[in-house]
Amino acid sequence: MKTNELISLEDRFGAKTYNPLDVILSKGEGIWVWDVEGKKYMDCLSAYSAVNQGHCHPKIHQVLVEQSKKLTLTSRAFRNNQLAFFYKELCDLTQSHKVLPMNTGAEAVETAIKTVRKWGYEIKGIPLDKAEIIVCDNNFHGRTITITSFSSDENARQNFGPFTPGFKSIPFGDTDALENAITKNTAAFMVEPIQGEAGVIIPPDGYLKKVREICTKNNVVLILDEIQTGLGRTGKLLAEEHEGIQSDLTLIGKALSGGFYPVSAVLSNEAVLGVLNPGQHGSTFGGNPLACAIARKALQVLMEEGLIENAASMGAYFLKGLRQISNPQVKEVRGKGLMIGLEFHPQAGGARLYCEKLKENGLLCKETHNHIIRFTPPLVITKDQIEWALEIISNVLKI
Ligand code: IF1
Repeated sequence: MKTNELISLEDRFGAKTYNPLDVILSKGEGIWVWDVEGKKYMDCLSAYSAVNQGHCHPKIHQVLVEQSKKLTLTSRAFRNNQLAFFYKELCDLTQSHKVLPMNTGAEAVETAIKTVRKWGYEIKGIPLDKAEIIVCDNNFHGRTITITSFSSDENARQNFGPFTPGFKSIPFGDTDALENAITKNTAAFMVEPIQGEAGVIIPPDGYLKKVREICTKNNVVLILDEIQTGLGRTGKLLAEEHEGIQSDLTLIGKALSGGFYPVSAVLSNEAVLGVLNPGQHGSTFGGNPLACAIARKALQVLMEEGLIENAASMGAYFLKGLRQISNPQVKEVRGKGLMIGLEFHPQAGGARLYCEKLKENGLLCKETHNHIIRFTPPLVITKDQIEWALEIISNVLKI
């Protein structure tokens, strides 16, 4: 079927929760994807950073095939022979002490919220049902009711109430605001090292370091949501490494499977996860052998193929090139590693228009918040390919 037919079928039968670019993809390899008419595009979104290893990475694919012939799911009622290796390898890589495996990012966030509340009552001594969690304005942590409860995006919240209480929101990048918001009932502070959905918002240098100090001083659990920034995206395995800190709980997902399968995890650097006992949390699919085998290989590919270093060097090259494009409509280009945002002035008429034009020219990316384009290509991208992208982007921005 052709693009237009597929689009009308999709629109007729599907809930309209997205406003995608009108391109129907049917094949992917590395940084490239193809539509049903066979047109080739460079993917500069990477499924919102889930395919950091590149589309259909052959080594991860092989593990998917091999493991799916042997054993896919046991539930956690029994043990499986992949789980222990997954835990051990992930802990070694991230210097964590404990892991709790889930599936989607939102589930990892929910898991962290449950855990820190329990920690708050049992370890910190917060009076029952009084635990507070501090989050940041313009956060994005997922789509569940509880997570939606502390979103500042009206469109994401409107008419989904009643909401979950117990959250307080403060400006991102503001350590004074954090200090002022903490009370004796504060269990945790949850933050993205770089805000993705908000438009690649990078906090001031030293922010996370100061946040770490404040949390430690006040006995507040620091939760870093690295679901998007983690696993090489910013040029480090975890973005926390840029400031040489360690969180108490780190959430990862997306690229943990290289885009083959939903795999997420809560990593704990303190004994915080120790408050959970049998029967208090779980998931049918979390920690299944197929997911574990895939995640082990996805991590191995990140490390062995030097993708993290590549993200750092290619990110710097891409950023420099984008900054050289002179277009008065561009307000700012910012980024870390291969997580780059290009913000237009409001008068430019919106970023969507540019995304459509880039698509016509063979480069896929997506607007966020009307005026910002996010460039987050797979971390396997090369210098030549970035030059190719820069040429297209500069041509489109000239129009
Ligand atoms: C959608 C954005 C990206 C995340 C962080 C948790 C989750 C996400 C920091 C939840 C998910 C996605 C979901 C996707 C759009 C997307 C996104 F534009 F909204 F901000 F990546 F940039 N924490 N982000 O970024 O993970 O449950 O989806 O596995 O359409 O909702 P999930």
